[in-house]
Amino acid sequence: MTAYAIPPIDPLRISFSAAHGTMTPEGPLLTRRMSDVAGLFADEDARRRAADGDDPVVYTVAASPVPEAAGELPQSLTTILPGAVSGEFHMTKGHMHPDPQGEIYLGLSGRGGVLMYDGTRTEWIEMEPGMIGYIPPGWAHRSVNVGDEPYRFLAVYPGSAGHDYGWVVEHGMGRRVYRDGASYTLAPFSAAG
Ligand code: S6P
Ligand code: ZN
Repeated sequence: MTAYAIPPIDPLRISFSAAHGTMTPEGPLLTRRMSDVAGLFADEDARRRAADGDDPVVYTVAASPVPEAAGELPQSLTTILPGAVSGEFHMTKGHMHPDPQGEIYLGLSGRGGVLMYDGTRTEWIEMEPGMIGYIPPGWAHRSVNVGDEPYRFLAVYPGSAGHDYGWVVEHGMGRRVYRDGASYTLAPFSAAG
């Protein structure tokens, strides 16, 4: 081993299923249900009713065994189930990388997008299978399923980037994404209430 190698991670061959959202070998699996995302949607009463009802899964994140550690490049598969709360499409919580480092997303299935916000400007990138979305350092990012099927993407990011969810709670994301007929529209951000 040279001075460049950082134990204990060995080279890995990871098979992933774009159809099922699984990684082999697998790391941690995170499931976010409606009851886990208080304050995420503009219509908090409607979210609470859904959480008190059948509490549907909003999204899952299946990680590979690569740890979130300096020098590593962890990967994960996010699957956002189709659906909306009072017309606002299912989405991830969204976060900022407190150690400002970039990230790439690769679209695998379904129709979605990445909403990015730097505190002033908002950017929206449409995602579909085969599309790479690049998130530069300093941009908070949230993924949204704007279709009728599960939207799935692969994320690859620096292991020391970290996840600051409080920044998004404090600053918002600039826009909200609503169903608009068979398509979607980006509306000005409003606090949950
Ligand atoms: C990690 C990367 C994704 C998200 C995942 C869930 O840097 O951006 O793996 O963690 O899409 O989103 P969130 O905002 O709940 O972490
Ligand atoms: Zn990220």
